[in-house]
Amino acid sequence: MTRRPDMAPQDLFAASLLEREALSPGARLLRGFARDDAPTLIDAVNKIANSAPFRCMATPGGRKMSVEMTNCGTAGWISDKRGYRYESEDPASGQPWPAMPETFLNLATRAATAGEFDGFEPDACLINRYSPGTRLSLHQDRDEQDFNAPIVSVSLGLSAIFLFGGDKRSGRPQRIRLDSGDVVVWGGPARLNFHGIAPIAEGCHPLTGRNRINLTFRKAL
Ligand code: MD3
Ligand code: FE
Repeated sequence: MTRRPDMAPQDLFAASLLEREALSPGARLLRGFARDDAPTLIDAVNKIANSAPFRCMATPGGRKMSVEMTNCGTAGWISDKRGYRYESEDPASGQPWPAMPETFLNLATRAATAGEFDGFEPDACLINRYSPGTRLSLHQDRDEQDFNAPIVSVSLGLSAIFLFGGDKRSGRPQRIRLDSGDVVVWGGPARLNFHGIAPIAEGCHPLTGRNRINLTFRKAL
């Protein structure tokens, strides 16, 4: 976090509203961008989970991911013994994934624009749910058709330490704390960087209880 001991409290507040921290070329952290929308977003997540419940997906290697996932949009990300891919139906039900709520689309496009990626049209939203102790190991997101489109991520509920690596799995990743309402836009040269989530610390959040929810908006198709 930037320390600005020389600034008056009202200016610090204004700066935090506008803060667009460049984590690396192509990666923009918009602190608190979704703070006001958070209750509405969580209501929408709960509705989606009523028709497409959170589940731990199997990995191609035959293990189970500890993060619980579901999707909305015309495509949803899945993992099973056959690999990682996007599918238009939820394999658990055989039904299409729930539609992307208007509130999701609106937030994702406004964030992309604020993060300097105009004309973002996400068709998929992967929804991750973490409980204390759950982690996501370092990986790249490369199952989308077009790496020119950014990914917009929205953090809700319990905080997390985001691990931001480079273009190789090796090397010490940066550790960035993500709090409820924080939004990050990942595009350009950052689009294929390795990244992950450190084990979530114990805690309880008024919006989500003992959970962290992360939305990632993607152009999959
Ligand atoms: C950097 N999710 O779902 S979001 C994922 O918090 C995923 O649940 C994490 O990684 C989470 O694939 C991190 C931040 C994120 C998402 C995609 C990226 C960072 C990224 C793609 C490229 C570079
Ligand atoms: Fe990822």
